[in-house]
Amino acid sequence: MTKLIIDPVTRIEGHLRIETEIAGGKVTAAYSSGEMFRGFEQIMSGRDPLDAPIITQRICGVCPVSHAIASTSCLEDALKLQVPANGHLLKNLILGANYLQSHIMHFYQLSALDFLDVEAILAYNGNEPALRELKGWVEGELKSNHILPAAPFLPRISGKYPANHQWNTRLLKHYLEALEIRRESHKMAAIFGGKIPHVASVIPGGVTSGAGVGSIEDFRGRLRTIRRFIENSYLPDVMATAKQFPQYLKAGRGVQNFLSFGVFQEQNSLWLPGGTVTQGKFVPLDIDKISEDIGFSRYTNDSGGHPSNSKTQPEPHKANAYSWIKAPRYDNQSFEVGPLARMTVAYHADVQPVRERLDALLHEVGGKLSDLPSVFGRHATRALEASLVAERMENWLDNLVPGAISVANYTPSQEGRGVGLTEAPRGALGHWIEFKAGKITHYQCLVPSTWNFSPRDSYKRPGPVETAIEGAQVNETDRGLEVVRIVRSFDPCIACAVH
Ligand code: NFE
Repeated sequence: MTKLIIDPVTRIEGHLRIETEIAGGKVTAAYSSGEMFRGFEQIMSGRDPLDAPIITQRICGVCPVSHAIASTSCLEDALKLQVPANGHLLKNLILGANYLQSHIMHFYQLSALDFLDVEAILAYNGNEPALRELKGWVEGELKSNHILPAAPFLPRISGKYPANHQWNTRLLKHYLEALEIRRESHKMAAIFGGKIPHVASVIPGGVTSGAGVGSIEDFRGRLRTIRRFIENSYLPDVMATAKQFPQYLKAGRGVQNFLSFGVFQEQNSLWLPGGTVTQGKFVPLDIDKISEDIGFSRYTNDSGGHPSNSKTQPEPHKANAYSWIKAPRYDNQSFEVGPLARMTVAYHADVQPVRERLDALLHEVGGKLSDLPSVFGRHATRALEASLVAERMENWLDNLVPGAISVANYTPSQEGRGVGLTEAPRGALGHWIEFKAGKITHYQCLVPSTWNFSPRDSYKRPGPVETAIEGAQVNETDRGLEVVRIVRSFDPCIACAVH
């Protein structure tokens, strides 16, 4: 048996350690560990409830909008505030812009370098200014005495990368373009969010920025640029990656239980519904079935349970514990969250055009619905979701009423309790609040990467990522390239997971 430890897993948010045991070219056991404690829930204690959306957004710079929405939603629940239609539309648009930057960045900046030979840039003789500049920079870095020359491009995990020069330079060119596209989506979020990351306009009751004709059309113009990139580069590149690496239609299956809290409030319902899918069967969500287990997490034994009344008390030296991430379970089982889960739940809940577009996507790669729980399935549903969300954003823009009220009257209260559920780019996100005498007495966050990167629970059931790695075929000389391809398909944010 060989042990392979990847610590830290690079090109992700936060600090993740993956430990694997390998025998006969297969992973026989995998352990996912979040390597730090942050304590946002403790920070909330004793504060004014209105501080919650401002502080909890700082859990992350990649998905701050989702934390703002979850936190304001739990105050809206506690204070019985009715968000006006324009308020919901603006929240959808700011969150949609955040999804687009997050999904596109995940594929190009965080994952693509595992699927292309970045050293091909050294042999580049073409005339693209951006690629020539990149080549010159990498050459200069390699000659330097820096500890990590040419990071984040080199060094990289050794392994089998494609030799096709055209493939490598096309993906690298899109890598550079994606940086500009990310800037555009940040600008979009800032139009209605006031600023980004960490929006200023999302408050309990709605969105204070309002919507004028100028801002709507400014947003729409930028959205069109991003939609062109998604349709002409992002989706085709993901599909081409599937054809180039067909083994990833099978690798990294995971627990095959999917959960979504539902997201994007429209008139009377959520556009992407909440629910679970197990063995192809859709069941509506029952949040009483959620619990957080701490059997192998570095928290006191009374820190688990339902987030509405659980606590987060660190115990750094707890025997057998190997992670700062808790282990959320639904109905006592591990559930995967994220774009694959959202698209699977929407598909089985008969949401169009999710059904139609997902069927067409699978047809294009010669895959079946049962191939979706895989490395390919996670990248493909993320790209498909970007396309569908961007398309839906045009409707939300059309439905905005310029100048109409977008925030409810706020009536303060000295006490209350509430829950706010949403979907962050990486999956199901919930915040729970309780306050008395005008001060927060309880705050808990249940976060997407906590679900996916959870360690084993008290029953020794592995978390979703651990399950996805176990059984994977690996080339022992590759030092983990196969493993990180599986891990990154989940889009880890450990800064969020340990919050
Ligand atoms: Ni820090 Fe996040 C998203 C949330 S993941 S990125 O998406 O919530 O745990």
